Amino acid sequence: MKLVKLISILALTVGLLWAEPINLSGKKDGYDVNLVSEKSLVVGDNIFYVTLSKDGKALEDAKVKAKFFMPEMPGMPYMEQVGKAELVDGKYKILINFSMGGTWQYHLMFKTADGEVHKIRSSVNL
Ligand SMILES: [Cu+2]
Repeated sequence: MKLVKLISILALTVGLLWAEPINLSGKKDGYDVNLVSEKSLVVGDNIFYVTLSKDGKALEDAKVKAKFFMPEMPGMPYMEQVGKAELVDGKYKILINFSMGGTWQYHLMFKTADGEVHKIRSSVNL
């Protein structure tokens, strides 16, 4: 029992040390959405890049923003960070500052030229 515990602690530690950058892909309303982080996530500044495409064609005229938030917890208020993207070399670049480790939920929103707002909900850990 102790050994199992030790192994899982080791596995967790290695997992944290070797945390990979985020790379998430999905589809929303016919758009292909990819979210990557420049590096593995840290407390402090993090840079995310979002790419959007439809039917294999890159979409570079959307308005993109992301909201990362953590619900209120005992002894801790609700926390939120909103980042507005700027288009850099075909990618939407977003700066997010995480004030603490843990699980951050996010809403990734993009407004397309037709005025529609599309929203993806997920979460990241750091
Ligand atoms: Cu928290």
